[in-house]
This record gives sequence, C-alpha cells and structure tokens, in this order.
Amino acid sequence: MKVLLFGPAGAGKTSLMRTTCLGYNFMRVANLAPTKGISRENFIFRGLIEVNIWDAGGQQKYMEQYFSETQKEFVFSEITTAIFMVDSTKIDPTIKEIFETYVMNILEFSPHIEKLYVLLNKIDLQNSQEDQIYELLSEVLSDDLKERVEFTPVSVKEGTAQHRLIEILDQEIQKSTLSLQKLGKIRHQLDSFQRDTLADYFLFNRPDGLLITSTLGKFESNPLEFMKFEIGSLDSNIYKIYQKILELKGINTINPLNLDTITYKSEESYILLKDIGNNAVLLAIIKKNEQALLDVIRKLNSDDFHELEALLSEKLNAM
Ligand SMILES: Nc1nc2c(ncn2[C@@H]2O[C@H](COP(=O)(O)OP(=O)(O)O)[C@@H](O)[C@H]2O)c(=O)[nH]1
Ligand SMILES: [Mg+2]
Repeated sequence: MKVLLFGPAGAGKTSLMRTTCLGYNFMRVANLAPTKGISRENFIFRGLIEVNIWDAGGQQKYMEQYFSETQKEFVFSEITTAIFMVDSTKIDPTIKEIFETYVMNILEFSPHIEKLYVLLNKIDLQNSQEDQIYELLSEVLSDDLKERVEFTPVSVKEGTAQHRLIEILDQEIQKSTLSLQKLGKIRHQLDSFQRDTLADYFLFNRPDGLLITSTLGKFESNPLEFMKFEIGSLDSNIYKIYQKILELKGINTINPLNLDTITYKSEESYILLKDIGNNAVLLAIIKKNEQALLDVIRKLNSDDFHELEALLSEKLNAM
C-alpha cells in the first residue's frame, strides 16, 4: 500500500512519519536534515498492513522534478492514501499553486482515491495561521472536490498529527481483506490462549508500539502510542549477577542471557511480557495464582504459541 506524504520543505512530514511509525519521540526528530528527494520507508502498521510511505522532500527543485513529465506518473500513480502536509506558520505565495498541481496529478494518476487528506501542521506554535491556509488552499478546489478533501489542523509536537495518521491508516486496514483475515487469525489464537488459561492477552506491534488486538477487543492507551515497545531496555546488572552465580557454581560456559520474558506482579495479578520475534510483544494479565502462571508459561512454550509467532512473521504480499 502506497502512502504519499507530500508538501513543502519543513512541513513536518519526516517528523510525522518517524514518530508514528518508527517509535521516535519528538525530541529525536527536532533537528532533522531536510529530506533529499523522495525517501521511501516500508513498515507494517499495527502489525497488520504493509505500508510504503513515500516522503517527498519539498524543496523547490524537488517539487519541480515530481511534477515533471518524466517523474509525475512514477510519483502519483497507484497511491492508496494521499496526504498533503503544510506548515501553518508559513504563508508561502507558491503554496496554492503547489497544492493545485498536486491535486491535479493525484486525480490524473490515482483517480480511484476517494479522500484527499490535508494536514495543517504546527498549530502548537503561536503564529500558526491554519484558518488562512485553509481558506487559501480551498480556493483551488471545485465544489465537488471540496467534499473529497479533508483538512485537519494538527501538531506533530503535541501528538495530534500522529493520531490523525493512525486514524487514516486504520481506515485502510478496514478496507483490506488481507489485513482483516490476518487479524481474524491472530484473534482466534489469542482467544484460544484465553480459554486455556486464566489470563487476558494483549498483543502490541513493536515498531509503532500500537495494539494489534487483545482478548478485550480494541482499546487505545495514550501514553503508549508513540513509543517503540522495547521490553529489552532494562538495565542489565542482572547479567553480571547471573555470571557470578554461574562462577560460584563452577559452571564455566557463559550463556548469553535471553531477555525475552519479564514478569511483574500486582496485588491481583501477574503481568507477563514476552517478545514474539522482532515484530511484536505479548502482554498477559494473569489472575494471581501459581497454577495460572504455570499454565500461561506452558502455553507460551506450546505449538499454539509457535503458530501465533508464525502468523506474525508472515510476509504480507498485499500492496
Ligand atoms: N513546533 C513544531 N515543530 C514541528 C512540528 N512538526 C515538525 N516540526 C519541526 O519542523 C522542522 C521540519 O520538520 P521535518 O519533519 O524535517 O519537515 P519535512 O521537510 O516536511 O520532512 C523540524 O525542525 C521539526 O522538528 C510541530 O508540530 N510543531
Ligand atoms: Mg523531510
């Protein structure tokens, strides 16, 4: 699935992409160098849909290239989702013309597209003029087109731009039979885990930190959303202690610690986290009773678990 993220230099396109899809925090993208030409990144959004983001760097010379006879078909054809992004603090006299040419090319080369999205970014800044930019860009749209273009004032810094992108991509999951099939199979697997143990299961996609699915259905947990889900970033003094114990026991082989499972406990529950390959993290909330914990651990070493693992590492061949 091709997502075209287009707009003038400095709009926030690269920041949006990296904070939403690669789990970077805003500080890490605060000093990005301008993108040269088009950067293409591939990742599996929410663990369910393969997304190919074309981040089209917006300096004048690149803009001219994208609209040129030799490149425009390559850039604007076969788009699934088209997002235009502008910096609302800058009313640039060329923006209207750029937007108009962009819309024309989308309509020509990807006419099947139902909605065009426009993100008016940086509304966290005092001098943001999203209303004026909205008026300005609307002037190039015919009445018919106005119905198809959705403008949203957002801020990458505050997280609302990421929310909007997630909403847009979630709609694509709903339209993709393949993604829904995969979701169905994963869900089936988790439900069977739940039936066999006294636990609820939550599966997170590692790169974007988003929930894939859970035995309690879909929910969002705000603080989690824009972080990479890394269970392995705990301090590793434990390795030194472990090595020491092996030494004391006279065991010479140094086996690397495999940090892929962590257990916490609260008054009522055990909370277990387990990596599934490089792609996902499974969280289980287990009723606090030793047998239940053992059952879950047994489950996580069973064929059922390996099936889930296989499902999650499956290559998606849909565009
Ligand atoms: N204040 C503020 N700055 C932002 C926001 N989004 C991006 N920026 C900054 O704007 C600059 C350009 O962002 P970048 O992602 O490189 O823009 P691109 O050229 O469209 O890829 C960077 O310094 C970002 O940190 C935002 O929502 N608010
Ligand atoms: Mg960029």
